[in-house]
Amino acid sequence: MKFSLASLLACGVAVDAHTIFQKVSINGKDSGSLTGIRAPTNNNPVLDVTSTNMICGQPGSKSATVLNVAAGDRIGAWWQHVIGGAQFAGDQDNPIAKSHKGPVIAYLAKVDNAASASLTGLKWFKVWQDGFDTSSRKWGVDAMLSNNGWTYFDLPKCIAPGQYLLRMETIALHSAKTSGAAQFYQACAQINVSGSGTFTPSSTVSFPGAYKASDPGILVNIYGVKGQPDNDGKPYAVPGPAPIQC
Ligand SMILES: [Cu+2]
Repeated sequence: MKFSLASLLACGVAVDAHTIFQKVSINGKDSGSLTGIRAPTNNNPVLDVTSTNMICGQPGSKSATVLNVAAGDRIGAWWQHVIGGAQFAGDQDNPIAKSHKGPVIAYLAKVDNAASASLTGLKWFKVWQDGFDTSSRKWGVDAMLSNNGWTYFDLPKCIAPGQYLLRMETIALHSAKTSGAAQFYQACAQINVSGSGTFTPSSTVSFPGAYKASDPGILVNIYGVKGQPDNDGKPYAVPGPAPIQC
């Protein structure tokens, strides 16, 4: 009973308590709002894992900019409740509603021109994920919340030079015990990687296709016996392949 009430309050009522990836920082330098980003213009989640919106979110903003990064750089991805930041002063659901526990994930796909590349048929590999830590009982979303919407990861040093789409994804699992109710938030950054890396992925995944609605990290009850959103202290299986190892 506690559980169903919690899920109702979590998102069924506040339909817009969501998030959008909308800005990149590179080694701490802010690239500017929507610069080099393909982001949805509204913050509604994707619910259908077979939808083409699983690639970079619902079609929205475009940018002619390709962001220059070096392999090994510290990448920041900024998530906010709506484009631009908080929806209103004192917005408690910025950068995302606190109920929206889940992982934050980064994928890359090699492209010829990141500003103009079509999203279909791309071959993605995972470069980073922040899932659930059983000792601290913190989710990737918790790190985002405590950093004012920023999630940080190091672009692996082995990434080969060239242009890529960087697919950032947050999955909100507060209602995910019901099939089709996990909420996917994604947008893509257009990047040009420099360096001397030589990595080519031995296996890749497609979007849609990489996830099934029944995956254990997608159809999952994250609540413990007291209704606490800590996966009952158990390990959480982040959807998709393992991140690459350099
Ligand atoms: Cu939501």
